[in-house]
Amino acid sequence: MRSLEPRDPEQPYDQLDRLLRQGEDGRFTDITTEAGAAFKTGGMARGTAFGDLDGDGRIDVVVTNNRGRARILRNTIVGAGHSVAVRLEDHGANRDAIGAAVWLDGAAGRHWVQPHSSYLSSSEFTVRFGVGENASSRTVHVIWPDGQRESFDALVADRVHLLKRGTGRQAKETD
Ligand SMILES: [Ca+2]
Repeated sequence: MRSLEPRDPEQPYDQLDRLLRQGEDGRFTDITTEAGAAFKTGGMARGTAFGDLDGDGRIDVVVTNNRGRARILRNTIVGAGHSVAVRLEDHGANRDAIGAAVWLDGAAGRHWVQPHSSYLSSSEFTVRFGVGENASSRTVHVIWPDGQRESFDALVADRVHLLKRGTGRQAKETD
């Protein structure tokens, strides 16, 4: 069995997980010291998956560890604001629309349906947009993996909407 002693004692294998908050300017701030007890113990975390495990609209996290148990980090933050969440359903073999681009009308930045962002892990296929205190209905634009565009109107906040291809309206290049 290989030793788990690190070559450099200054860089141990066991490390604390970190929690970062993204600001409106896109920059991240380390808020680990404000996080719960799960961030006070070390481990050799390797994979991380994200999803709303309990359906309360807040994204939870599952972390796998080498030589340790997987940990579920349940998001209990108060005042997280509202969100608009969508799950896409395409035709054909790529039913989950992996590779589609999704964005809120009038908002900067796009999200992609790409559930595989961490080592040997897969997150939920749902795309979530935080909208703060504004719970009004929104329009979501989609570019399907084959390049076709479609928009879906009047999506209310705090619900996961299943957007089936062909049930929205044809979108313009300028949307
Ligand atoms: Ca949750």
